[in-house]
Amino acid sequence: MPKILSTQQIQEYDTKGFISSIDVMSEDEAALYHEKLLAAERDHPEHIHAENRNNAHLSFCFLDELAHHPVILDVVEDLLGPDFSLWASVLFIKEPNTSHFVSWHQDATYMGMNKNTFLTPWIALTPSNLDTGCMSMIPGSHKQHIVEHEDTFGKDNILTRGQRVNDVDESQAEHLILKPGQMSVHHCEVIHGSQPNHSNTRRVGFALQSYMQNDVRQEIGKNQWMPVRGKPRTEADNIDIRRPRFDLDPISQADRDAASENYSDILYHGAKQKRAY
Ligand SMILES: O=C(O)CCC(=O)C(=O)O
Repeated sequence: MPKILSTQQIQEYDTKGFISSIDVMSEDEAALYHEKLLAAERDHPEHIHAENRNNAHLSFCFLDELAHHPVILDVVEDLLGPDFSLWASVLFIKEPNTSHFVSWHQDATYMGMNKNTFLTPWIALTPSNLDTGCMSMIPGSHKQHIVEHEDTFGKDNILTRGQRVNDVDESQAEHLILKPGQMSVHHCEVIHGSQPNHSNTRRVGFALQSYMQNDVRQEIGKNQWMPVRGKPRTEADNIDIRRPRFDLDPISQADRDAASENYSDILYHGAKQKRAY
């Protein structure tokens, strides 16, 4: 019996590779989270900025709280079953009237996992729509598994390698319009991307990238995971990532440094260049 999703939503995820407009919290609550983010950016810029956007949930309790939000975890459980852990998180921020974009890509391409069964909830803390540069998805594209990507390292492309799938039929795209406090969930093989923010509003999305079942294992780097729900992983080489007990907790800061270095080594494995994010 699913905890939150309807049978129809679960079928939609299987068929299209994503579901959207899931209410996680009210717009007012999302605004409070965004205020906390603004305060963290103002008070601790060295720990959270455009190029230090990975795994900030290991530095700041309000982001750790989101990574453990019961609605998010219940939705993940409806799709993955009872046992899963979190690999990493990424803050995708597009400032007002900027040219940053995300090219068409499939998340799993450079993640180095042995199985592509994992998923990413993307929580909107501000409006995400056609003006602010919401995510767009190609329905059903997860069924073709990983296709060829070209690394562009484009200046305004906010993906690590600026990796791009060419020849996407954009007329098929579905645009995921989210109010603050809503989320989408996408499969790691669905083709997706996003356009620049042409509005006067900041677009902030927090991607929990990704929740994975215990049989998903890392094949390029170290097996570092935050246990989140259900049975823990038992392999001898497993390294637990710990939750922050307070903001900038030195123990989880050290875990963040190690996890982010591992993450970067994996994502840039075999790449011609390496960027700071
Ligand atoms: O935030 C965006 O525009 C893109 C995010 C993305 O590609 C992802 O969460 O996988």
